[in-house]
Amino acid sequence: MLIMNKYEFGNDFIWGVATAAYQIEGAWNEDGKGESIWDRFTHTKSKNPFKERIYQNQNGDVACDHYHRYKEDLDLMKELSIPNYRFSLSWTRIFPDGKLTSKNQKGIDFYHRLIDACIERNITPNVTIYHWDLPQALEDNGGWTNRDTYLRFLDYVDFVTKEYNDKVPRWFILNEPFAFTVLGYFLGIHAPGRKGFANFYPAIHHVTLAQGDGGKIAKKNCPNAEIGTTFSCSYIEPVSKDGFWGILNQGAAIRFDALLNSLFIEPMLGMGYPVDRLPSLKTLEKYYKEGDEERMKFNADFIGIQNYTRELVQWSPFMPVIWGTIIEAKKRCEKTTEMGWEIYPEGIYHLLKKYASYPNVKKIYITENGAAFPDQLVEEDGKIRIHDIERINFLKSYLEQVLRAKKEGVPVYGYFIWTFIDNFEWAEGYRPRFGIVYVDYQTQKRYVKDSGYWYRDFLEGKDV
Ligand code: IFM
Repeated sequence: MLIMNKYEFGNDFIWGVATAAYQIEGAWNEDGKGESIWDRFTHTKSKNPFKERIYQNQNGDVACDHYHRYKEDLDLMKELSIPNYRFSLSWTRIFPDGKLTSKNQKGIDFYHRLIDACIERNITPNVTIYHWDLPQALEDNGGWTNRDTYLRFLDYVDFVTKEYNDKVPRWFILNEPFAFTVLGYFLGIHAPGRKGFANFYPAIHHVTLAQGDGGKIAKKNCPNAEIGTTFSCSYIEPVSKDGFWGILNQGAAIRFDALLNSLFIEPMLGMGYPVDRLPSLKTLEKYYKEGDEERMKFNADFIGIQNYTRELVQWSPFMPVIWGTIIEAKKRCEKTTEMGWEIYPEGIYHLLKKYASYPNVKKIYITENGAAFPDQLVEEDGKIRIHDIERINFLKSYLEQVLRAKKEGVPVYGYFIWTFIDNFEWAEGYRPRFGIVYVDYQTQKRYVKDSGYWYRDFLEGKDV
């Protein structure tokens, strides 16, 4: 495989790692923190005796204990020469019931300490405002299906962007709106566990409003910071293109692409929902109020794209609305990651080209990319080592495609590995390990994997 050097990406390219509050912090009810939908979801037993909600009924109560160990974690980040840390704020640490009136000074102070500790170590804090942990009190009132949640979100954005203002040069309004609405409000496999179109459609619209107006508020409060938001995306291809079935498969691929890759970005860019490719989205109009088209728009300084895999799709008469299905990677690939995802580096290249072709996309950061593999600990010369060569190869092959897109003129200016330390992978619990640092959850000891050392060498300018 090719030898890489970070200078090929240019001196203005930013490098970092990403995490999320619920996945690493723990301390779920400490110092006045309120309950989030993930606390409730993981603490509630599944009604189906044959299917747990979360792998082995695990939860994020302790996770990586980052709430108490953030200084050591940042020391390690510094040792690995990582210049940017992207983390999220837990809404319920700041407003335990989601509303301004419940302000919790201890939670507010924690993020001051975390941000200050980054700055002291010369690590730039990159802050995500919402990474899925909605206050349970707002969910009790309908969550994202209730328009009021969008208004409470705006209060929260206004508060945090004023509070941490000049210490944070880069803000991310939402993390992957498609993922948290589809998994949490349509499929019911993530918190808050709601299902069906009656939940999904209003959640989509209110989240889109939160994204647009949230971005505008952040920009008003932090005019000198870069304000953007992130989108999950998967490169979509039809399983075949030839003949009658091929034509149907191509139609399904267009619909899936609209849903997975365009649903949230196009309204932000002023293009409205992708109704031309997925006509059922017209239903969203039911939730419109006068002026919403303007509210959905936001002139972002950058977009963050988060890519892991590709999906192959096939026409299906059994899936109303989308009229297609995804063919699971496990059924068609010899090798997948621990998540059962295909390793398909070219996909990130195609997606970068797609997003760069939208008018008004000024700058792109890859705000998440990485892979889970079954890491093995080995003892060598009295030291624990993790030779995760598959992860190194994964990262290199995706970066190679990012560089390819950049050389062709795509304005991509940053890359964040998902993730720094192994953590709570939502419904999959602690089983999949995505980190470049291994966490022993019994002792909370951290061990740098070979991929962590590889990233350090790369960031220090060595050929790797
Ligand atoms: O762990 C998640 C993260 O919270 C959001 N993006 C995808 C990651 C891997 O599944």
